[in-house]
Amino acid sequence: MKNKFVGIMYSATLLIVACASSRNAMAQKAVSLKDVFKNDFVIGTALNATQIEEKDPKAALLVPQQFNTATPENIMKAEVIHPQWGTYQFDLADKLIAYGKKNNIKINAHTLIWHSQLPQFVRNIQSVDSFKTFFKNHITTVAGRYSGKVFSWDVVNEALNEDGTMRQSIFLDKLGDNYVTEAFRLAQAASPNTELYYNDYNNEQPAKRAGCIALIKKIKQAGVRIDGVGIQGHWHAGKIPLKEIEESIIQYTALGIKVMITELDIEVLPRNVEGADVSQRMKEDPSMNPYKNGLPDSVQQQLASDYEALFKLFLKYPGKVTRVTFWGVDDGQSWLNNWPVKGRVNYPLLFNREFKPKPAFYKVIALKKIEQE
Ligand code: 9MR
Repeated sequence: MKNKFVGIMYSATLLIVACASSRNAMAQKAVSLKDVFKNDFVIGTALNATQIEEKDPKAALLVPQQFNTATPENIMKAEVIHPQWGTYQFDLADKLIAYGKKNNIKINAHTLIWHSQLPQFVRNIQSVDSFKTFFKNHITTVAGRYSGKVFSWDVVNEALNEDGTMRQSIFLDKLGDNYVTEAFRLAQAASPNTELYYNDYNNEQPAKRAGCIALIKKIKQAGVRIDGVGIQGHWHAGKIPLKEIEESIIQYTALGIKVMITELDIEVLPRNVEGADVSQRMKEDPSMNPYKNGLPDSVQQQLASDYEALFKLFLKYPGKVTRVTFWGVDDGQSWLNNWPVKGRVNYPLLFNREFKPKPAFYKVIALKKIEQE
């Protein structure tokens, strides 16, 4: 009943909004995630190049209305921003900074050091000395350029295996297992007033969480600053690990750092690959794309109740969970339409392909309504 009420109210507000002439009036009147949770945590989205360049009018309207923080989905990764030795492409990242400024959206930059989406020249570096030079130049140049312009950096992304040991990567291979600490040290020097985070998937699971805690302690023991940990949050409908997420919020914040949900989406399609390791893939097969003509109501309701349960949990930890970022604005944008199977029709977010709020949106909003009554 309450959800229905919120739904009717939302539609009514959208109607008022559609009639309003100024953009300001719009921002004030629409029911928005960022306003509803303003006393709890900031609400973010991943932005792709089209959205940053405001080439999609629906996204250009919805993003500033709903979100007060954003993470570039791809354009600040090494492959894009540092394509060749000594050559940097800052155009899109500069546009993102301008977009954030114009729309009052804080930028979480993503990501300085990640084994994936590396430019080819990095993979070709043979000597340890040259690799060290690349590592230092990359962090110093990129973090330095956006010092004072971004709110935070995902300094290192996905450095751990599922069992909590260090992932075998080119960074581990060339620099040894202190490279994570060194990345934070360099980022701190290049961008002293920016918050610095470690980001991973499945790091709410006990073994990986233990490895993550050990890594954070190691950074701190070296006298290097780390401000927070990102739990990416690529979860599956009907299988949200609520208990482990709660335990992780408790254990991570006990280290004196912030916890953020940084890449939230909920998979509704069949899959036998866990987590978000982009190198893993599955074969294309029609049975793997069951909802190409629409999402059945039962799955829509499951998704809504999963999102409700998650936000209920986040709301239990005010001041500890400081940000919730969705990995995309609308279902059409999601990387899950192409991973681990290409060309599927997926439904993992709160806004559908027409940028309209889904039942999950109303459930999440209604949590605050109930709290206020
Ligand atoms: O969403 C991103 C997708 O567009 C890229 O093709 C992919 C390439 O590696 O990276 C995706 O984003 C990843 C993020 O940067 C780190 N965590 C896992 C995300 C999903 O793969």
